[in-house]
Amino acid sequence: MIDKHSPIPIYHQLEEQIRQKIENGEYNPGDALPSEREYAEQLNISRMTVRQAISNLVNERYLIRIKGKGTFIAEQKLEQNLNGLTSFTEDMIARGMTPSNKLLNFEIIPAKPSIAQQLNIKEHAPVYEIKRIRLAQGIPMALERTYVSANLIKGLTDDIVESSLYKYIEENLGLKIGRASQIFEATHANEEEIKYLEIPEQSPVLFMRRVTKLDNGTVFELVKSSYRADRYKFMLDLER
Ligand code: 16G
Repeated sequence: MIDKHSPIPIYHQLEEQIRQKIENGEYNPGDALPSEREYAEQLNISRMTVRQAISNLVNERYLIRIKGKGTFIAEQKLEQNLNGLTSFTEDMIARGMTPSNKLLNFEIIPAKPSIAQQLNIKEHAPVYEIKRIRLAQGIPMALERTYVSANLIKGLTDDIVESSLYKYIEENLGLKIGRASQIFEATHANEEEIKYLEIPEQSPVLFMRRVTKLDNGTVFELVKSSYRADRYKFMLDLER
């Protein structure tokens, strides 16, 4: 359905139609896109015009071109809104997805100097070290290492960290989570991330470090998360 009399350029109309098919699930990630020739014949437009529309969608990462194979629908990334202090569980539920965790490690260890400093506790004070793969719809999204002060957040169990840490802190311990500071860096996945996130070698990951405080200002967690860069993007509202 191309309107040749519209002031909107034809390539733009086609681009919009393909985008809509991706967004409403008619085209699925991994599917091959119909060929330039098919679009051109079906819509009675030139192949140049089709090429232009496809190129734009490749540039916007809706489509990916694989040499010698063709053009495919790209995996659509989850957009995480950074305008609030939320948990992974809350983020996934908010977008209608089912979160789950695979617990790789859960133990109490004496705080190493760097951890003690960031958690603002004494060296060798007990901390929970939690390593989890965080999944959405069963797909690994992030590998997360969390250090929680054990004198402050008491009674953690496997079951709790296999569901939601923040929920336990707020609903069971009755503490209020206040604020966090978070840094972002782009890096290449290390061996562990390649293995647990099921991504190819050299894949980019978004590395984040969050230090979170209760509303009384006490630091309770230090979190290092590596998110899959092919699955995640971030959104922030900026005001001037
Ligand atoms: C998010 C937070 C992490 C927090 C976790 C709690 C980032 C980078 N990290 O993954 O700091 O510990 O949520 O999640 O956003 P939970 O309540 O689902 O266990």
